[in-house]
Amino acid sequence: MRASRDQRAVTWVLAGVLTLPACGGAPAAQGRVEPPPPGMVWVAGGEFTMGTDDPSAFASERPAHRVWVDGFWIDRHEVTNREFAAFVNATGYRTTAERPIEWAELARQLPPGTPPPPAEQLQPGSAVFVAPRGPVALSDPSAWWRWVPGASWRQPEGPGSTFQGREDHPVVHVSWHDASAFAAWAGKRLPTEAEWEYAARGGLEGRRYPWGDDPARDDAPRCNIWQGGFPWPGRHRDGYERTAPVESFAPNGYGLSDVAGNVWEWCEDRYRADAFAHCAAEAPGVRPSNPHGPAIAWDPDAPLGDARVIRGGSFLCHASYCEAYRSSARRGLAPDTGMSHVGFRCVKEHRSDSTTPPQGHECR
Ligand SMILES: [Ca+2]
Repeated sequence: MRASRDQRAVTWVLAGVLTLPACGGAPAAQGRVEPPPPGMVWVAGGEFTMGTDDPSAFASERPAHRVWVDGFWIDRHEVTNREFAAFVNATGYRTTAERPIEWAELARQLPPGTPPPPAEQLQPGSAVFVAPRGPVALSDPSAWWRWVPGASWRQPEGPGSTFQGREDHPVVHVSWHDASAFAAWAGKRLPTEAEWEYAARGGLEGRRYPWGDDPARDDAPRCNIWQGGFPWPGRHRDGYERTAPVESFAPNGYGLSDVAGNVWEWCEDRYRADAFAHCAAEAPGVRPSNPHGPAIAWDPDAPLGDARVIRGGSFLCHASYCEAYRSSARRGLAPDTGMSHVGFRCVKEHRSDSTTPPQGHECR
C-alpha cells in the first residue's frame, strides 16, 4: 500500500510558501434516560477490535487490539456549512484559514533557520484541491494541491467561490482549533480516536469498511470517494467531484453517514504513528479503556507538528492510492491546518450513562 500522501501535501504547501529545506442498526440504549440531542445517535458502550493486522494496511493501523469505550452520543452526520454558519453568526468566530499566518507561531513548527517568507505569502488562505488536467506523478502532491489565498470555509475554492448552495455539505477548511471551538459552543466535543472508530464500524467486528468487506466499486458507489484514475482522470460516477451533501449515501449500522469518504474528520487525540503499538507496550496485556491518545504527537511524515488524528478518508480517496476510507485508516494533521477535504463531527457524553467503567488504562 502506498505511503500516506495528504499530510505530505501539507508539507508541500508549506514548502511552496516557505522554501523549506526538504522535510516534511442503533445499539441498545443502555443507561440512557435523557432525550436524544437533535441530530445525534446513541452508541452504547462496549468493547471492540481497534486497528487491524491486515498486512496491506499501513503500519500505523497495527496491531489490532481490544478497546473499551463508554457510551456516547455522536452526530449522525458531519457538521454542515449551515451548522457552522450558525456558530459563526452567533459568536463572530474567525477560522484559522481566515486569519493572517503568524510567522512566530509557524516558525516554531519548522526547522531552525527556516527563512521567513515574503509577507504576501502569510496572508489568510488554505490548501485547495485542484484537479490536474492531465497525467501527473503520484509522488508529487503539488500537482493537485494549491495554496490559495482567501480560501476558507466561506470560499471553499478561494475568492469567487462560495459555500452558498452547499449549505448541506460538510464544512471544510476548518482546523482542529476551529472544530474544537465549534464543539465547545455546541456543548459537545470532538470524538476520541477510539470513539470514532468504534462508531464508524457500526457494530461490524473486524471488517474492512463500515459496510463490510466488499471493495468500493466505481459503478455502485457506497460513499463519496474518488472514481476514475487518481488524481486524473476523475470520472465522478457518484456525482460528486468534491464534497457531497451529508447523508447522500447509506448510513452504517449505527445510522451514521459518511464515516467513509466525503471529508476527513478531526478527532480529539494527538496523532502518534505507532500509537497502538505504544499503548500495548505501555501496559502489556491490559485492555485500553476510553483511551485519549498519546501525550506527545509523533508523525514521521511531519515530525515538527503537534499533529491530531483525522479519520474516515475523503472525496479524494481511491483504492489505487491510499484507500483511507477503510475503518482502520488513520493519519495526522497539524492542528492549525484546514484543507478542502477536512471537516468533523462531534460527540457528547451522557452524564446519566450507567455503564460501569471497566478496568483498563487510557494509553497516554
Ligand atoms: Ca466522489
